[in-house]
Amino acid sequence: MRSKMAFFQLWVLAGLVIAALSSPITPPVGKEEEDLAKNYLKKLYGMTEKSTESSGRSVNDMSVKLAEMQEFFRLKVTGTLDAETLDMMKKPRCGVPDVSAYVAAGANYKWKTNLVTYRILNYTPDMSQAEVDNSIERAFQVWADVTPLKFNRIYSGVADIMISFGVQDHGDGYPFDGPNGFLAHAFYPSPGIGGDAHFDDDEFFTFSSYSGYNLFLVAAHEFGHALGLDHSQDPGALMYPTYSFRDVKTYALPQDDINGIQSIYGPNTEKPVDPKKPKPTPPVTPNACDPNLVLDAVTLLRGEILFFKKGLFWRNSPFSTESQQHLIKSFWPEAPENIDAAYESPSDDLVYIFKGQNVWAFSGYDLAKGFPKTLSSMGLPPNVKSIDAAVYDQETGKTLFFVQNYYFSYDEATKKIDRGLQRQVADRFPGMTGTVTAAFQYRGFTYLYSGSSLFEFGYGRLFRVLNNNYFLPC
Ligand SMILES: [Ca+2]
Ligand SMILES: [Ca+2]
Ligand SMILES: [Ca+2]
Ligand SMILES: [Zn+2]
Ligand SMILES: [Zn+2]
Repeated sequence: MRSKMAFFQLWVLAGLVIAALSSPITPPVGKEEEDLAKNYLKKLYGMTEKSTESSGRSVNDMSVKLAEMQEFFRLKVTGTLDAETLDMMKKPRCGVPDVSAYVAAGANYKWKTNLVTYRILNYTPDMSQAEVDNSIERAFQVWADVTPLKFNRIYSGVADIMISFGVQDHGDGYPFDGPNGFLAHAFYPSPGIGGDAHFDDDEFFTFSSYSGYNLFLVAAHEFGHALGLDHSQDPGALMYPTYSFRDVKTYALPQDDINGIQSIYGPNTEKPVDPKKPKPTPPVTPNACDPNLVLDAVTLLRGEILFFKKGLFWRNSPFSTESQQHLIKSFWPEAPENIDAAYESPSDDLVYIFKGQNVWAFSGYDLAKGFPKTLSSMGLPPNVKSIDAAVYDQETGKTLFFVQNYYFSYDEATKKIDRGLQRQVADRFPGMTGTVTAAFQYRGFTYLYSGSSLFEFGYGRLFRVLNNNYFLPC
C-alpha cells in the first residue's frame, strides 16, 4: 500500500484543468491518468484493489467508486473516467477523504471542552513567521466567531491541535505528494494525532496574494476537520474539498459551514466585541430552484453557457445534461463577485466581465493584458456608472450594453460605440418593458432576463416568457 503512494508524484499538474475550457472533446485516458484516478479513489473513496489477477473485480470496484465520487461532486454519474471527472481529480485539494466512514468510522468528532489548545511546531519558508502566526490565528477565529469555542496557543508541550509543515513522508502514514495535488490534511478530534493539521511544504503558501495557496484559507478548512467537520458538497462552502482562492480581507464564513459547526458545538452566545462593527453577512450558495432568483449575468464561453449569481456560477455544457456550480474565484481569481454583466466576444476570444465602472477581460483563465479597464475606455459615456447586462449579437457582430430601458450598440470590429448612442430596448425587443438584468444568445434566440422572468426573442418578436431557472438544474 505504501509503495503505491509514489504515484501521487505524477499528479502535479493542476494547471491541466485549463484544457477543459478549450476542448470539450474527451481525450483518450492514458495510463498516467488511470493511475491518478486509482490513487485518488483509493485514498479518498476507500477503493480497494485486491490484486491485478482479479482484474474484473477491481474494474467493477473502480466503477462503483467513480460513481460515488461523481455523486459527491454532483457530476454526471457515469461510473467511467470521463473528462469532467478527471478534471475534478486534477484540482488541488485537501487530502482528507470525502466520505469520512473510510478514515474514522465510529469516531466521536467533537472536543469535549470548549477550550481547545494549539501549537505551531515549525514554519514554512514561504512566508514570515509573523504572517504564518497571523494566518493561523485568523483561521481559528473564523470558527471561534460562530461557536462557543476558544482557541489558546501554547508554545511547549502537547496541544490538542499540533500544527506542522512537512513534505512527502512526514511520519503519519499519509505522505504528501509534492507540489499541487494534496495541500494539507487534518485529523478529526481525538487524543494523540487527533485534531492535528499538516501542511504540504512543497506548496507555495501565501499571506494575501492569489498566486500559490493562501495559508489562511487552507488552514481554516483544515481546522474545520480538526473540529469534527466532514467535507461539504456545497461548492460555495469552505469545507468543499477543492481549493479555491477567496478574497481574504473580506472573508466571511459561508452559511453552510456555520450550520455544520453549530450542529456540533452550538452558536456563539457571547456579544460581539465591537457591536458597531457588524460581521459580514455569511454567503449563502444560490439555489437554482429559488423562484425569486435574479441572475447577475449570463454569457457564452467557448460553447458553454455560464449563469452568474453572487460569488458563483452555473456552467451548462451542451455535451452534458448536468450543469455544475462553481466559485467564480476558482476559475478567475482576479475576477470580481456579484458582477453586473458578462459577454463573450468571438472575434477576440475574450470573455468580458463588468462590475460598476470597471470591465475585466479573460482569455481562458487569464486576465487579458491592460485589464481591468473602465467603461469609458469602451466608449460608453461618462454618465453611465454601470451596465445591467450585455449580449453579443451574432447576426450583426455588435454587442448590446443594456442600461435601464436603453441600450448601446458596440461594434466588435471597430471597438467603438455606434453613433446615435442610446436606443430604447422596447424598439428592438417589442414587449420588453422592464430593465434587462442579464442576457445571452443561444441557438439563434436572444434571451433577456428581467428580474425573475426570462424573455425569449427570435425573428424580431417575443416568443415565450419562461421561468428564470429554465436553463438551470432545478
Ligand atoms: Ca492532537
Ligand atoms: Ca501537494
Ligand atoms: Ca446584471
Ligand atoms: Zn478537507
Ligand atoms: Zn500528515
